[in-house]
Amino acid sequence: MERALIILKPDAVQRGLIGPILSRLEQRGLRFQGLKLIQMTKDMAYQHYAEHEGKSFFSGLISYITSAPVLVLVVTGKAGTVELVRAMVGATNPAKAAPGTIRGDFGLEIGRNLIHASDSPENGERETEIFFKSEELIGQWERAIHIWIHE
Ligand code: IDP
Repeated sequence: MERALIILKPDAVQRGLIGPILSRLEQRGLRFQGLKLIQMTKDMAYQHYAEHEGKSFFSGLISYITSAPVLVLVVTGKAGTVELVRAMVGATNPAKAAPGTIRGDFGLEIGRNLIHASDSPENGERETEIFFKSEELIGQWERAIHIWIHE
């Protein structure tokens, strides 16, 4: 099993896009393990984006991600789930993201790209631990439609 940590960034929340974006994930058949609205702290943001420290956009990124509430959620599924979610999210720059992807359908600019999704199963685990306590995650449950989505 793999886990992806997804963040609906401040622009997605402010624009009222929580519903449409979560619908896409649900309709694809993904299973949610945990979900909550939070005000991201600077500490969480630094941990989450540690790999970008020192880059030109880093301070703007930290200001943006901590500027208003975000929705954090964990989705889980079989091997390949992280890659599948990234494909649904689309290229980092929405101007270059393919139509049909979340960024390609809802965004225009790289600094307002609506959504984060883990880029590897290892980062899925690392990022989940930043935002969720283990008791906040529902480990074992099956959607009623499971057998109509999976063989
Ligand atoms: P990703 O979100 O598609 O994985 P990363 O390269 O990991 O992309 O960058 C993390 C986030 O940093 C992006 O989603 C975006 O919000 C922001 N970012 C990346 N590059 C730029 C840039 O050149 N200008 C402004 N923000 C950027």
